Amino acid sequence: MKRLFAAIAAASAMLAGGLTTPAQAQKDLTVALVPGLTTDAFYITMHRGAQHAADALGIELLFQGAPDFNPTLQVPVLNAVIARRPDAILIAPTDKVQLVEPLRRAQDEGIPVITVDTFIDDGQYQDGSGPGDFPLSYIASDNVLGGRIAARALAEGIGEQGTVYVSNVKPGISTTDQREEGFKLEMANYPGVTVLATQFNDDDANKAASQLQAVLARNPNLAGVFGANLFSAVGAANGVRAAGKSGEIRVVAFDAPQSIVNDIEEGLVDMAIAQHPAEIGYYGVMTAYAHLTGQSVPIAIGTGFTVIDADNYGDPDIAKFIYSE
Ligand code: T6T
Repeated sequence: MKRLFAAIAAASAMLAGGLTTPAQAQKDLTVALVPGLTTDAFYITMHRGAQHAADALGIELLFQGAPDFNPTLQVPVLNAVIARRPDAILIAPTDKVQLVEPLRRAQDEGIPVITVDTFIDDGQYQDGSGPGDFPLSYIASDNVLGGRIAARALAEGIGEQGTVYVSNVKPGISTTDQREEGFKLEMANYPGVTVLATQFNDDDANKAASQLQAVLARNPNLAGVFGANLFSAVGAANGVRAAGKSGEIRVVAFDAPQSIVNDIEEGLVDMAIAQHPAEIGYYGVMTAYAHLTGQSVPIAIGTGFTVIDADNYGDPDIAKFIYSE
């Protein structure tokens, strides 16, 4: 009888408070997403995926970032986010080393950290070694593999003979460092291909375009270029167009904004390696939620690629991976 009374009392209390679903019950959870920069179709698409997950869970998502991919600008944004005391932080750190201490402050204040897209330190978290071991999880593409895919495509595009180079952002960024590493490892299988010194453009497409022209002036037989991220690829392709070498100097692009897909249609770019940023954002939020509600989470989640080229860009199953603007 006592138990029956208790059950009736619990049911009445629930009715008095209104019936709640588990998602509504978590409404007070807030997850912050700090992108590498805000005005990049890659992170805009990641935000969209993160928002879908937050809506599905009924939790709040903050999106706050800097206008450029630069640790000096990202650290103050991170500090402002920490001051808002979210329940968890998802971040694409803009430097493997320079973001370690700023992120440790979040961790020390009891805010769990998950890195998305890029990593800090060696990217091997929770293994008891290294100063940046504390993030709970790393959710990203396999960037070494992406670099290898690019090298294979470029080598084949130039008939396995000729001179190429990598247009890259700057050293110290985990993703783009790994893409270059994978590219060079794979190109070692093509003895007929010479890889020139990498050109670093600071994530500035205009600089990448001028560098293409300068490399071409020094190497009139330039056969191809790998643009290791969105702005590097857009700039390299623009440089090839401006030099009047469309289709002659082959371009392989990492990332898939609409403009690169237009370049594929035009015959200026051979292919784009599309990452799945919406998936990265979605699983980032889901992972944070799992942790905040007492579940253990994987230390790493790998998301895939979709290769877009002239044969498939019109297929809706492929075109859905073109980034949102
Ligand atoms: O390639 C992406 C991202 O993966 C990288 O870490 C930085 O550049 C992009 O955001 C594209 O601009």
